[in-house]
Amino acid sequence: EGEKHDGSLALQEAKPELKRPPLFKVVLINDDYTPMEFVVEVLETFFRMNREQATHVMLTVHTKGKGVCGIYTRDIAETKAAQVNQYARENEHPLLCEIEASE
Ligand code: NFA
Repeated sequence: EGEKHDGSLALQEAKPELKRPPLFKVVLINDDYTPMEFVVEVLETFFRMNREQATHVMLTVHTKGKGVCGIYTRDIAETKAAQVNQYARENEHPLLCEIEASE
């Protein structure tokens, strides 16, 4: 039910929500100090990769400077990045995880 400009009430049809939400890449940034094995553990733990997938992404970050861990809606992407950064800090590694608009 919605109000028209003249103040009267009119029934309005609900529009089916067909739009897909904006997506965000979660990316890891290379650094000189974080151990490769720690990065693999992060990718397995927070991004549900197997060891082969995690090793491949880790090496992409190591050689190209950054790499995509996953693509999610904004809330999930922000939460994943914050979890990774907190876990890295707890373990005293400088590993940095960021999000980027995707599409
Ligand atoms: N460059 C790091 C090293 O040589 C490994 C690393 C990979 C760090 C991916 C961060 C991200 N120990």
